[in-house]
Amino acid sequence: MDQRYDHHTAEEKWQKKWEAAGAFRWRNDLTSPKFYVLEMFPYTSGHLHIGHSRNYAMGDTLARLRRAQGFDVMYPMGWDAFGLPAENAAIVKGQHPREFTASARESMKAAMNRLGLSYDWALEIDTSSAEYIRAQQRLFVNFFEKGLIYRDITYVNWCTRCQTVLANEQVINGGCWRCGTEVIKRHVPQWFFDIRKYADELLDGLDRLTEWPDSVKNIQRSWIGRSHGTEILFRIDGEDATLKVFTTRADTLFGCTFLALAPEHPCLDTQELPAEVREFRERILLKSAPERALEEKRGVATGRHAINPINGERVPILVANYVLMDYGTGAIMAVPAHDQRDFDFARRHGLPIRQVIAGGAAPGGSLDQAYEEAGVLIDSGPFTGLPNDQAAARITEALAQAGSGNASTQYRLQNWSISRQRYWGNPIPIVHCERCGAQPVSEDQLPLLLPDDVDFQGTGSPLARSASYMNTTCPKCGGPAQRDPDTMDTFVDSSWYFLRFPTPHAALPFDRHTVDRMLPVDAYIGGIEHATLHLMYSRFFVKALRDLGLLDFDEPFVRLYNQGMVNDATGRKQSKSLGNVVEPFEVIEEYGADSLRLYLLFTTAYNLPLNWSDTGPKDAENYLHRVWRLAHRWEGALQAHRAAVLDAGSCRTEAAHQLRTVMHQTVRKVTLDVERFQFNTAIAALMNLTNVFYAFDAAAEPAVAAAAFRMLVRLLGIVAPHVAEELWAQTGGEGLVVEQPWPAVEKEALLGATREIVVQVNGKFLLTMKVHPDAGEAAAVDAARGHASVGQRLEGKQLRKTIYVPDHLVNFVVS
Ligand code: ANZ
Ligand code: ZN
Repeated sequence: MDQRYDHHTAEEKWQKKWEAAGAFRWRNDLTSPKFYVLEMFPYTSGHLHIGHSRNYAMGDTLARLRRAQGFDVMYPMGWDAFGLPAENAAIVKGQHPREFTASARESMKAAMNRLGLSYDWALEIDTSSAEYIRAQQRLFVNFFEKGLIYRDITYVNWCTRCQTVLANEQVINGGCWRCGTEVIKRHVPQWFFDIRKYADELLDGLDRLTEWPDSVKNIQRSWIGRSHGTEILFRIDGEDATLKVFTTRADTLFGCTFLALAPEHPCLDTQELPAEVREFRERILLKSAPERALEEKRGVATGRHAINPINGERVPILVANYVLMDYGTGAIMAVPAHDQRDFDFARRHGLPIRQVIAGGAAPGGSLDQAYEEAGVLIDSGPFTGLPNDQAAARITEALAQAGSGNASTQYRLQNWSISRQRYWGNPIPIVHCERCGAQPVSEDQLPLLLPDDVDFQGTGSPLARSASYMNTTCPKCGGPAQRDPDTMDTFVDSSWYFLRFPTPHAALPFDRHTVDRMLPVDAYIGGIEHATLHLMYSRFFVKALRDLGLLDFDEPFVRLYNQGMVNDATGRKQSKSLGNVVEPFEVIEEYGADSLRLYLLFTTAYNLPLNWSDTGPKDAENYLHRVWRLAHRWEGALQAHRAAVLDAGSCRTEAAHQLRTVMHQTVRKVTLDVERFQFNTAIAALMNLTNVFYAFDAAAEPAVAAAAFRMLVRLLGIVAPHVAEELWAQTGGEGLVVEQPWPAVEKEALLGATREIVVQVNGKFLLTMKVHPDAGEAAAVDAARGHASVGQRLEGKQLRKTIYVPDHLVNFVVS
């Protein structure tokens, strides 16, 4: 065999052989248990960074293990191909987004192949392909027909730089999630997915996702933000109208001294507003929710009043910057004595503060801050004297009886606005007809593809500037009509792509039968940054599709793994501006793909950040060379004993038995560790095994050495697949490593050639001793008696009984 392993010649060679052998094909073999491994598919940026490499090395290792174990593995890859960067490249460089995306896809695919990832490329999908566009438009129409999609003209988050609408979840600290530009509010017609219909199920379902990280589940819980309280109707004084507020503290209703409305509240749209109110409102409307939160609490009186339904009291109605339109009803009953925000506001505006829960101040004294704790009601009519938790329920009941309130549950989760004023996305398959309203494009007209005659410059929807695209006829009445000028949020594309892989070219979005077999995904790997958007939307899609009768499970991902980031050596995030970006290509060129993979998996636990070390890949390479040198040293044994097996019968010496024991302990450890994503400890076990091999005298037991070494190569094959193939081939192995079954753990070998058993006299511990497992009772008892200290205690005594527990103990009972 070669003196040294040369990754330059080996890697491409094996990649081709795997490909030719169809080694990674999903077999769709109904007789084997299925296993679906998936990494969050990448956006087609054109660049595969080191963080991707880490993520994919994990999925690949698990997929290789599962295949070797005999599972029917599906391990696909695809492209999240629509999105703004491609469009921006088009604007800046004049390159069509389609071309940008195609070349980005090909270079990323090449990079994945260089890593030796075992994807089944026959399942590849591209969300910008005509097939995918059609499939998704069909789903859109399905959702539309079932009333899960609706159109509404509302205030939306608008990024002034991207010129597009953003979902609430896409506004991060008041800025656009993609470009960071400040987000403002605008009045625009939008399509919405009614995700709130599923709020309860999305929340309660989290409890059953036992294999998800708690961090992700908690983030989802607070996004959904379920809150139980009461809706209360206040009549507007002198008008034939009411105002509805949401409160979690109905017990404080007697302490309400004013109502406050969100600046967006529709009640302010219908009235002639005093100039002061109009100006205030317009100023606040421009601000994002987080910005408003940072401002001092301010407001103005509308001049109107409302009647408190519990006691008929007349209270002023104000507009305030701290009331949000997209939570509850967009209106609150303010209780300054018991809510700190209301307290601050009342102080500033000279509004009354009326205490109705006892506590926080001396009797008759006034509060210097809101009293938000529990207590007994005071000054609350017939409810006075009740503890406040009981009072909340009683007051809600009383309101319900009078028809002016009811118990209510509210959610922070907003319905998902999906209209985007962008070109490079999936066109919304809707036609607007003056006579018939919004009509879905008929199925035989799908896919509705993007036109090519668009002008990327300018603002608003590029599609709206294409006359050929916009002008059409109504699918219902045949009259002239206009297409919807928007495309779908790209998060729609990623909300169901995992359903597409089993049947990537089907005319229907997916084949129900196959999807029901292969889903849910058994291991889903990706970044924690997708905790809300992508994972929430995907869960919603699966539940909605289940209710449409299109599939038969409740959750898309059984196990979720959030890999840690790859930072620079000092723990900083890698970025172009810092000049600390590690290029996977360069590392592969120098040390080989296997060294890179091994390094990424070995250095730390999968979910912790990995601080890059320039010497790390070299150390990994050193280990692989160490295995190679061992093969070299054992070459004679390996060539001479090609069919040797490592069973108890073939081990003649104690050393051989011990080697066999360590071997099986390692098989067990690597198996269990990889199954639970502990790649680092699995690799440590392989390294330890290699050390044990070095200490073994192969000349004394060449058949044992050869058989054991081949087992090591099979284990190594899931983390360093190219080196493993080369070792296998050069030492006389038949076929490919990827075709070998995973070594089985022989339980009896695990225990070791000898084991410790305890010796007792009358149940009292005396010593431990080593015996062979197959020594049997007589030999163990004899050996125990042979110890001097045992002999002394038995001398002159009557032996009543000898208790023997195989592998554990010998106990002499004497009197
Ligand atoms: C009266 C009251 C008295 C309140 C009191 C609190 C304490 P959670 O728990 O988050 O659901 N609220 C309701 N809608 C609001 C909106 N759109 N913008 C801002 N604040 C809003 O919070 C519910 C409480 O937050 C509600 O109960 C309401 O204030 C306020 F001693 O009503 B409370
Ligand atoms: Zn029509």
